[in-house]
Amino acid sequence: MRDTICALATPPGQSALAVIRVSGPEALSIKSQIFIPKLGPQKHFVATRGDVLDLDDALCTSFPENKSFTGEPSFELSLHGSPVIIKRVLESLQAFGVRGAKPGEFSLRAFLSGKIDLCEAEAICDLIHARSEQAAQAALRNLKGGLSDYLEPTRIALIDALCEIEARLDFPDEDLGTLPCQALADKIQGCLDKLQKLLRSAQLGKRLIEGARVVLLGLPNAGKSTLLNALLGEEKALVHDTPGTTRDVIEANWVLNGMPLVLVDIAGIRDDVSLDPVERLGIEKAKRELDKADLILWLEEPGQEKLEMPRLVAPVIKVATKGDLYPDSQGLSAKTGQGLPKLKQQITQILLGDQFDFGEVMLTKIRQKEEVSKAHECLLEAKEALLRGEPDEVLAFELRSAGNALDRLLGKSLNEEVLDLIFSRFCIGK
Ligand SMILES: Nc1nc2c(ncn2[C@@H]2O[C@H](COP(=O)(O)OP(=O)(O)OP(=O)(O)O)[C@@H](O)[C@H]2O)c(=O)[nH]1
Ligand SMILES: [Mg+2]
Repeated sequence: MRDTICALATPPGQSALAVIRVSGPEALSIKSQIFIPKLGPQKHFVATRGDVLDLDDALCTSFPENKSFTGEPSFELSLHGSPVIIKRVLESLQAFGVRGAKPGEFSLRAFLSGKIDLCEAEAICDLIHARSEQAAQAALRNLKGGLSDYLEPTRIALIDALCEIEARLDFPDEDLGTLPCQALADKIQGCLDKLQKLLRSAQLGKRLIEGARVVLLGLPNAGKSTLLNALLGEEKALVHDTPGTTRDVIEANWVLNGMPLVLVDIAGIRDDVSLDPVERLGIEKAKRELDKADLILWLEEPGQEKLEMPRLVAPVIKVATKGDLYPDSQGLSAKTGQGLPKLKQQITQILLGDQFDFGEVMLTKIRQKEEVSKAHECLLEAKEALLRGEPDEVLAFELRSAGNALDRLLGKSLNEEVLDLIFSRFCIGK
């Protein structure tokens, strides 16, 4: 039996309004004890003005079982956004036996009540954290069931194929004819194509939600911090002509052509035995950033010595800096802004590629990508088993495994550990 939970659903602190959410079997009976409507009885779904104990004059909206976000009886109070009121209302609810909700617990309940599937739940999290309009749109599409809608025909095709095979396995005496191999192979190929397309969206999806990390690399004084500031349009990092100015890693959120990025400024890399220990630590930290980068901007001041680096995994854009001082270099100048549009275009090109389409359904989580990859692998095996003429049992096994992966993706088969992991990343109150 679930208990009744409550949480502040708006950010803490002073605000015009604050929303407290309550959900669970006792929600409506508790509501009638703490909220007295001013004008006659309250109707579901209608924001109603009244008194919340003697604490606030507020609006309350109630939702009956099966017709709320969580699927449980629930209500929301729109209070005045005073931390004192919020605290006292939450304490009063707790005195009525209502428990403070854990992060994502409302969404978990919506999922457990069958109101949303797992990808839709993940999309709520993505939407709340979206840092650009395009990211929000991608999340919203998934929240509205985009992924499940996209995958439903594939799931049905899989089940059809499986029925076809299992009927023959289960009723060998019935005359069901031989397996229509070509038709089956075509059907599997159709599913493979759809999954492949989805897998291709995963990198963009992850970048759109999490933001790609763009690291500025170079010798001390190459102009990294100055470029960071120029791209951001603000004086975020200290700039000085003393080599070794930046020590700590500086991260800044930035949106480029709809894609949220994290610009990462690091200490200039140099190897000098006489370095002071703080700069040395900064350089170690800087090198660790290179492994996490999605893209590296490698800055060089023309005519200066060159930085030697071991092989870098992430793609690299070489940038000649201080173009205003070296007119022949055709380089970029953070001082005059020359070359910045070209750099932005190169960054977009590398991170998004040519064929990006923000309008398509996307995978945004590693978990989603793993399950789709698994389904794809199993289907490939199934297709090969079919072409090699292996026993139908092998084919059925692979098809079933593919179907199971898609079920796990959408949360149709439950795994407590996965649920804990997913919902713990939510905000409290969602
Ligand atoms: N004229 C000119 N000077 C620049 C430009 N970019 C950087 N500088 C100067 O170069 C010096 C070093 O710049 P920083 O941005 O601090 O260099 P950095 O690569 O961050 O250096 P470290 O933090 O020491 O690794 C400063 O005096 C800047 O004003 C540029 O485009 N034009
Ligand atoms: Mg610097």
